Amino acid sequence: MLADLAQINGAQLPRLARLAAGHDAAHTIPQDLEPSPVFPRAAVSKDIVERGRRLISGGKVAAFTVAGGQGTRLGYDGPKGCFRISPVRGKPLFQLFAESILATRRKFNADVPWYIMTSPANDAATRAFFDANGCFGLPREDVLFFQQGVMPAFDAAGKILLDQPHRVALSPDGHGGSLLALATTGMLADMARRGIVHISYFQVDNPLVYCVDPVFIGLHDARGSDMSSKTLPKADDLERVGNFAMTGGRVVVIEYSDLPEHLARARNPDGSRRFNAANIAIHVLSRAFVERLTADRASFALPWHMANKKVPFVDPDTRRRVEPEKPNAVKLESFVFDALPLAENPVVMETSRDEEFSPVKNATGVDSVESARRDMSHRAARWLSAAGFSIPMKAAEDPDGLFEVSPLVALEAEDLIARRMTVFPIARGESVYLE
Ligand code: UD2
Repeated sequence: MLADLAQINGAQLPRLARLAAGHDAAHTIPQDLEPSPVFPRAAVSKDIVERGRRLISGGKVAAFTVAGGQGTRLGYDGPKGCFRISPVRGKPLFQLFAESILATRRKFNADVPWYIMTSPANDAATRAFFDANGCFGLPREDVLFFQQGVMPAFDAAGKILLDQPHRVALSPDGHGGSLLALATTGMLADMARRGIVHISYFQVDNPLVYCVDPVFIGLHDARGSDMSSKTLPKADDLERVGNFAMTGGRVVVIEYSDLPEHLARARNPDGSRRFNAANIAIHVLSRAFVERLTADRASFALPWHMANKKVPFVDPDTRRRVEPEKPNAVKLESFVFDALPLAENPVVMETSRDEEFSPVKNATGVDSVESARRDMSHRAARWLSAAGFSIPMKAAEDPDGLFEVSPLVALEAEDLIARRMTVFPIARGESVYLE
């Protein structure tokens, strides 16, 4: 019980309890909400890309994955990063990222440390997975794990729930907790020691992510930005992604669940969607920015978002553990994108969905295992086609077969083209893996 309590920030507790009990307003949608300007990837100049490359080859960029989530929607019992996703080889998400980082190290002849945030529920399993797989070829000392913070669950009156008579009901405090956790676990100091300037942040659920993208890093750095984000046009009005917007001259993300439907459906005079910039949870943060935010550890906190959840608890009267049938608890989480309004010169760079975003959230349907495998295969087919291969097609944009290009071969289509490979014939329905 004492160990559990020691993990809770006592100074903030009274405010959190009031929030949970609904006495403080958590969030209101600003009245002056405007769409956020976006910078197209294709408009990034060669000089800026070169700048990004120099930063990577100078060893100034770290990769950072938030992998503390519980993956409940996927119905997979284990750390989500261990889930086998690639279309031909069935590589796990973590392996794809590891190979992508390894390929970046080789391409730029540089160290690229990789920080991975876990949570108490999946930390041991995540480390064991990397150990069992020899860190997928990365130097052991350059893969650094640390645990995120936790937050107690509250009942409707703002009282902390107990999971066992001697245990507090604790859950991860959201990916916004990553900033403080980087500081408290010594990872920021580790970055400083290694001379890291920028942190390339991505979630564990997107197999198409470009882990360390010179274009994005160059733009972030050239603009003197504290925190930059990637975006792309929303697939539909109600897509379950955050929305980039502006309020009071600051960039913000309004989560899909918080954006009123009339705003989600609003149109510009030309008929285009007014709030069209999706948050795909890919950011670059300057180390100095995270240091500044977390300098006063006791008082730093991003805004708290509330969710009503079912949390098993010990009834204080009967002392029995109850498995509730409907939501009985308030969980509080913070989101990393709430650091954006605190950032100077943020850039929101627009990229392409086909190339960089296909999250694995659900087992089937939208944003699922199926759709992510399909999108990985389609992207590989496009890259192979760009490199001169003749790809059999079922229909336009629907290749006949399964395709996979190892990140160790190419991080983008240009890498594959540059290899000047001898093309070989590909039969209909074939599975092609390029290693
Ligand atoms: C997130 C974004 C949404 C959109 C979408 C794109 C939030 C709240 N919403 O939606 O705006 O960008 O992604 O895919 O982020 N995680 C932790 N610790 C935690 C909670 C989450 O590490 O305590 C990690 C988790 O492992 C995963 C990521 O954060 O990598 C996203 O978490 P999520 O699945 O809860 O976010 P989602 O899908 O609601």
